[in-house]
Amino acid sequence: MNKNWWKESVMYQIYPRSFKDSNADGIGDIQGIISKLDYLQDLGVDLIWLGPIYDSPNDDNGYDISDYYNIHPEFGTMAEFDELLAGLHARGIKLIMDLVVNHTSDEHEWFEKSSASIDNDYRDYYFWRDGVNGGPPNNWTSFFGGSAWQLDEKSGQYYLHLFTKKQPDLNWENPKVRQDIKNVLKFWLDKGIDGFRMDVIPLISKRLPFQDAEARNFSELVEKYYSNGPKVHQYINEMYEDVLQHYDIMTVGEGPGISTSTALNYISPDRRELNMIFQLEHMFLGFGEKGKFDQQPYELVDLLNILINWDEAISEKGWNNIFLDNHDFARLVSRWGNDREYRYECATLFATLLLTFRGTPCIYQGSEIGMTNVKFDSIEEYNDVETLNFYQEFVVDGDMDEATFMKAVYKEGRDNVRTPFQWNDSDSAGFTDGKPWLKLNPNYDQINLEADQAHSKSIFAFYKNLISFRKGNEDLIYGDLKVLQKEDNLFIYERRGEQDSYLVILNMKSANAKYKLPHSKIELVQSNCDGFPNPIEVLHLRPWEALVFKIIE
Ligand code: TEU
Ligand code: CA
Repeated sequence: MNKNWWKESVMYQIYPRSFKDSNADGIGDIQGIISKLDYLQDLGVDLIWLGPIYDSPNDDNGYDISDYYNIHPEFGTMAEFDELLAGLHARGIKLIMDLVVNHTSDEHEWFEKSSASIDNDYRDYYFWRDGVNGGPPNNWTSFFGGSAWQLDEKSGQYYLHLFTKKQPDLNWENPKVRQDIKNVLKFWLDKGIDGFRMDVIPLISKRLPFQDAEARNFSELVEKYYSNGPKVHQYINEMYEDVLQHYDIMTVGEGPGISTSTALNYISPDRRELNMIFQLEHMFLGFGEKGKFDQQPYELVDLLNILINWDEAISEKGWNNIFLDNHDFARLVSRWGNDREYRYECATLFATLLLTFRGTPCIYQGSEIGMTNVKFDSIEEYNDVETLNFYQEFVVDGDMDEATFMKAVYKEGRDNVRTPFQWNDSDSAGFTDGKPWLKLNPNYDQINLEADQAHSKSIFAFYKNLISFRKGNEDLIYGDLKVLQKEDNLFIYERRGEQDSYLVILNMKSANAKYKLPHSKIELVQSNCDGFPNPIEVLHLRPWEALVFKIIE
């Protein structure tokens, strides 16, 4: 096993709009992040993934970039970005940026030129096609509802957009596009950033000539038609050979449609492509035929099976990333746990899983204080384009009843994780002195960092403690993983290092459980419940109890 800094790091994702506002316009910004650098250092994370901060009309909150070389004025200036980077590095924290190059904004100069006429130098920067029988070129649907093709009245042709119609897909077949992207990479790497999180990177190579898809459900559509296209590895490898290999950096590709059988093609070191992927198989759990607002039941053991399968498939030759939430899915404590009676226990149990499983852990902002999902009263209060588009498609134009749709939004809508960070219980939770761009979760009077910091037993204290326990602990980071049990929502595994080995016991349900210890001598090193009785043969576990033991014999 090769050792690398990015395998030993604890990653933390910042969603810039919602982290901290410094100038009372209600929008989180770079100065806001700078004001919280000591907080990040105190928490102990050492690698930040910063969501997109580039110029953008914000149709998809920055995932629609109109200028890769400029900071969006609402976030600040390039000088402030440089200050942020220096401030992080001074604290020993690295920074990776979001790279969104499957598509641009329709307000990017390239698209404006491309759409100006049928015949111009930029026309084939994007995919323009004639319609078929008075409709779009094929039956592909977008991730955010409706056809993936938009008719341009002026030229009479359609352009491809796998996301919103304001996110036209770039044509990577065109070598000029690839060169332009490589220039973007160089620009940011020369500034000294430590790598990229590459948005929907397996989608960059399209299956031409755009034949109709025949898929039973949305996940299959993504895997078989949109993702893993014929030239995807050529394109990623080209970025690696021409740019990435010349820097000491880390890359993690967001991987919709990548499965355990295709993952190593992206991340095995001999491929010279990416270091890690954010696999989304567990995040897509519950997606029905029509995606996330068509919710289907699933069990917690499905999550465990996916994590275990990925570990088995990847960890000998590559390296996994472990995350349980991000800016696109529900709050982890609400999605996988019980955020009412057992919020503390669940948040700390999942922290234990994140930080002791094999792979680089990624913590999403707010998880370290146990922030939960939110329920806004009406659809008008929602901001997320995915939620709003599907509301239109399923409820307004379709036959889904509103209550069913809202139930899915409360469960899985992206605004659950985008409400502002809850710093304290003052007005606007200490996030802003103005009006927040998205309503706060009203529970900020109870759930906030200051409240956590006032107690030694808090979710924040637990994270901090476990992060520092993991730091530099090579046996825990690199040790083998052996699963002893996953049945009955009792998840038990060992991490076997060269010197020390650990036993992790997670009782993942709101009920007691019993477990017969396989070792005669163990020492408790981490626990989320008070008063653990001295090691005894049969453990009596409380609801959502999480224990980490060092194995002595
Ligand atoms: O997400 C890609 C992706 O797979 C998501 O669209 C996911 O299917 C959906 O959010 C589930 O609700 C990335 C970014 O993380 C996301 O924020 C962007 O909207 C999207 O790409 C387009 O850039
Ligand atoms: Ca601001």
